[in-house]
Amino acid sequence: MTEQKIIPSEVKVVRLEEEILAANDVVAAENRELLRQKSVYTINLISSPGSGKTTLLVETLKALRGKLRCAVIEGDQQTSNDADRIAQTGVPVVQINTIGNCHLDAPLVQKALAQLPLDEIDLLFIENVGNLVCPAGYDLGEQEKVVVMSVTEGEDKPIKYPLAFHLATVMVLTKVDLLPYLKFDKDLCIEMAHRIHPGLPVIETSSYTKEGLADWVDWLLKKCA
Ligand SMILES: Nc1nc2c(ncn2[C@@H]2O[C@H](COP(=O)(O)OP(=O)(O)O)[C@@H](O)[C@H]2O)c(=O)[nH]1
Ligand SMILES: [Mg+2]
Repeated sequence: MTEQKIIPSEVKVVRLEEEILAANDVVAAENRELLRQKSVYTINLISSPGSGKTTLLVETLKALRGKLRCAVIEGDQQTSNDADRIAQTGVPVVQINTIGNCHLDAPLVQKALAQLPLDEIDLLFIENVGNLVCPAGYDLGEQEKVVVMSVTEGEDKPIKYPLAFHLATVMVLTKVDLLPYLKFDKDLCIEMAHRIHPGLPVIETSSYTKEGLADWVDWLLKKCA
């Protein structure tokens, strides 16, 4: 029988990660309680860079005008580009720049929440840093994780990056207007998502043609009801 060696430095790495996640969870619970007290429904959008989150958000905010009072927290490593795009809709927005980090965490969101008029908000969107891996591991105190994936990313992303698809309560498939020009097997992609998360609802959208936006907005309205 071969003896398994434990390398002390590896043990430390695992313990440190566990401690960081445990500390994050404490603050995430505080965020969740604050948002519950203020009756703010919160959605954490997770996707690769460029899948169309900000464009979808801009169209969503326009569609929800007069129906729900919305706000947005934008997470990016650098720039306020996305917050500037959201601000043009007139909705309150806070930009977080994570600099070296590949995901938002609960303490960063807690600071952003302190800058928002929570008493005047029904629905808060958090656009996470573009990345299908790290953001999935960090609870921010949201009610729902939504995974956004575009038709240009290849069918197999759900099985390559399963955690985001496992934790999400809905998958928004974006840029379906491009389907006629791509060799993208939509049914195979959805089947792969269902391998990871059986029954995961999939909403097909295009922010350009507005296809499917009504279904997405209905899903949000039902969640907030
Ligand atoms: N064809 C097409 N392009 C889109 C759609 N939504 C967004 N895009 C484009 O995709 C690029 C990235 O969009 P963005 O919203 O910044 O993605 P994010 O990084 O996920 O926030 C931009 O050039 C958008 O114009 C869509 O529905 N159809
Ligand atoms: Mg964006």
